[in-house]
Amino acid sequence: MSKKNRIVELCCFAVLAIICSCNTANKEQVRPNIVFIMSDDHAYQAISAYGHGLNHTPNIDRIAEEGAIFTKGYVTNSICAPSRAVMLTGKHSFVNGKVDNQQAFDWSQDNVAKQLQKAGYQTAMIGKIHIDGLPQGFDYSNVLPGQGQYYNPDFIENGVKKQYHGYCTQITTDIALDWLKNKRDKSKPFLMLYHQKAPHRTWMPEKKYLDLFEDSTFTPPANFFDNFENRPVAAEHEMGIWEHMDLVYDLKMLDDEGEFQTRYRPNAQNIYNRMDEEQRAAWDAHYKPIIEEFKELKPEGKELALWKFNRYMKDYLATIQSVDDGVGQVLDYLDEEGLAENTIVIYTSDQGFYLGEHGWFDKRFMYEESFRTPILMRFPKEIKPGTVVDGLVQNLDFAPTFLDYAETAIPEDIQGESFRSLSEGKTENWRDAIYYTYYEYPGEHHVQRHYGVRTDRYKLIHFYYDSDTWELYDLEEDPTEMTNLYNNPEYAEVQKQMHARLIEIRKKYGDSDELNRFHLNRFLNNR
Ligand code: SGN
Ligand code: CA
Repeated sequence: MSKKNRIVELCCFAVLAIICSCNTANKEQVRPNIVFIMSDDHAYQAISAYGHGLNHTPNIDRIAEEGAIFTKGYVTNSICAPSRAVMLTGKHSFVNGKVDNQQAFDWSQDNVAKQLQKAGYQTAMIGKIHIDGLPQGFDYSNVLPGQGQYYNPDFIENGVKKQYHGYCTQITTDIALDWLKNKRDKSKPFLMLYHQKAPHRTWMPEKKYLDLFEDSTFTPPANFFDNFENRPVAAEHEMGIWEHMDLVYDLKMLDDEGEFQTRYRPNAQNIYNRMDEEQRAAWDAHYKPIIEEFKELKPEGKELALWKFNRYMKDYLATIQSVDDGVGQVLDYLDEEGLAENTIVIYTSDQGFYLGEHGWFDKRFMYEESFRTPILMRFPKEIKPGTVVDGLVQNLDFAPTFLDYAETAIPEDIQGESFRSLSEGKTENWRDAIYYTYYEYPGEHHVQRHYGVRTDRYKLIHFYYDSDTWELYDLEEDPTEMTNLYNNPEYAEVQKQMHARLIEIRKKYGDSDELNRFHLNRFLNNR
C-alpha cells in the first residue's frame, strides 16, 4: 500500500470512529432515566388528582398535571410481594411463581432491572421490596426487611443490615436522593425503584403530620354498612373496619391503664417501644387526649364503626402526606439537575385499598377498589401535560414499557405490553380485557382463592377451593359491585360471553385449573 493510500485509509478509520462514538454518546443522552415510585397500599381514592376530595397530594398530582393519569390501572394479583414480582418480571404470578406473600421468589429468573443493567443502565432498588434474598439486577440496593418499620427502621444495604434513626418514609427518600446525588455513575442512564412502605398498616404518621386531619370529619362511602346480599364469599371476610380493626394495634388506643386488652395489643406495645423518648413524647401528646376522649364517649354499635372509620382515615391519610413530600423532593432534584425532561417518572402502588367501601380496609379481592391501582406518569419528551389514559393497563405492563422507552428488546416471554404509544394517545389495537388471580387462602383477612376477567364494562369472578361461587357485575350500572348478576336471566347472554372471554384469556396467559391445584398443594404442603 502506498503511503498516500495508507493516510487515506487512516483518515477513513478516524472519521468512522468519530461517527460511531458520536452515535454512542447520542444514544446515552437519548435513553431516558426511569424513576419508578411505588407506595404500599395507596388507594387511588387518596390521591387528589383522582378527584375524591379526601386529601391533598400536590406533588403526586404534579406528575399527572405535567404528564398522564391512568383511569384504568389494575394489578394482576392484589397483594404485596406477588405484585412486585409481576412488576419485576412482566409475567403473571402463576408464571413467575410468586403467587402469595409466603412463597419464595426465584431471583435467578430474568427481571427488568437485570435487562436494563445489561443494556447499560445504572440500577437501584430503594425501600420496601417484601421479597426475601438479595435483590438481583441492581447496582445498589437498600431495602426494608419484610414489612419494615415506620419508626427507626432497619434497612439492608447491599446485603448488610443496619438500623436508621427517624421516620421510614423520609429515610427512604433520603437514601434515594443520596443515591441520585452521590452514588450513581452519572455517565449512564438510570433506573431507580424508589418504593415506600407507607401507607401500609398500621398507618403510623410522621411526627409533624400527627395532627394534620384532627379537625376533619370523614363520611364513609355509601356501601359502608354493606350486608353482602348475593355475595356469600365477600360476607366471610375478616377485613371489616367495624368488626376486625384492632382498637389498640390499628387505632392506637394503647392506654396506660390497660383497659383495652385487644388481640394485637402486644404488637402495638412492641411498635411503641421501638420509638425513642422524643418520638414517644410527640406520640403521647397526640394520642393520649384521643384515648381519654374515647373512654368518655364509649361509642357502641354503628357509632363505634364510624368512630373507627374516622380514626383510620386520619392516620392513613396523614402517612400519605409524607409520601407526597418525598415525591416533591425527588421531582425538585430532577429539576435542579436539568434531568426532568429526559426522565420518566411513574407513581403507582402495589395495589389499591379499601377506604371503607363495603365496610372494609385491606385489599385482595378482585373488586374495583383493590384490583385498581393509581398510575401517574410524566415524561415531558413524549407525553403531553394533562393526558388522560383510559385504556386497561396492568402492573404486568411496567417492565415491557420501561424496556421500550430504553430502546431495549422486550423478551418474547414477557406477558405484559408496552403502554408507550397508549400514553401518547394511540389507542388502536390495545387490549379490551384483563386477567386477575389471587391465592392467599387460607390466610389473614379470609379472602377465598379466585380468578376472573374484566372487560371495559363487565367482570366475571370465580371463587374456588373452599367455595365454588361465580359473580358477575355490570360496572356501568353498578360501579360499586353491590349486585351479583350471576344466573340473572336478563344477563344470560353477557354471562355466556364473559365465560368465553375467561376461557380465552386464561389460555392466552397460560393459566388453568391444574395450575391452581399445583399452587394450592404447594401452599398446603409448606404450612
Ligand atoms: C400484614 C398485615 C395485613 C396485610 C398483609 C399483607 N397485617 O400481614 O393486614 O393484609 O400484611 O399486606 S399486620 O398486622 O402485619 O399489619 S401486604 O401489602 O404486605 O401484602
Ligand atoms: Ca400492599
